[in-house]
Amino acid sequence: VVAKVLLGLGGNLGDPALTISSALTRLEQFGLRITRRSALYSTPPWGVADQPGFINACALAETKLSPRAVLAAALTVETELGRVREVRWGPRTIDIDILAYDDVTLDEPDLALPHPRLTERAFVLLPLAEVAPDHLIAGRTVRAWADLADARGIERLARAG
Ligand code: PH2
Ligand code: MG
Ligand code: MG
Repeated sequence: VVAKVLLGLGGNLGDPALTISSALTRLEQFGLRITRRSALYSTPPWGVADQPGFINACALAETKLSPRAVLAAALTVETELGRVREVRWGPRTIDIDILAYDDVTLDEPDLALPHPRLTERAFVLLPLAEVAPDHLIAGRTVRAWADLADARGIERLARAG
């Protein structure tokens, strides 16, 4: 059985555009087939304001891995790419979030699906609307959530990187 996984990627230390590309390549080696990839977005920091701006992107993947196996792969790739866990919502080289896994709902301390703060975050919704506009989250399409989002300060960059 193949599941569709929605991934959010972001970073604000080092060369986030390059790190996001490397992360996607590495995830493929762990058994996620990346079928769509959004443009890169330059986004103002959310949560902790006093830190560099972020680069964010989203991807759509197909996989036979379970949600927990996808999480394990994401955490491994984050560590490989130099992520050090310090401040919540603080600076990082790479963050890989599982935004949704098919229509699975899960509420565990280390894995909640769909991602609970997804619908409040324009830095996720804008790129996600490029790769999964019709996916339903809490009764609305991603496209509808993105249209409601506060996109101030967010800039869509070229796809390459
Ligand atoms: N990630 C956070 C906290 N704040 N801000 C932006 N713009 N982009 C992020 O990816 C981001 C953030 C924690 O995961
Ligand atoms: Mg995150
Ligand atoms: Mg994360």
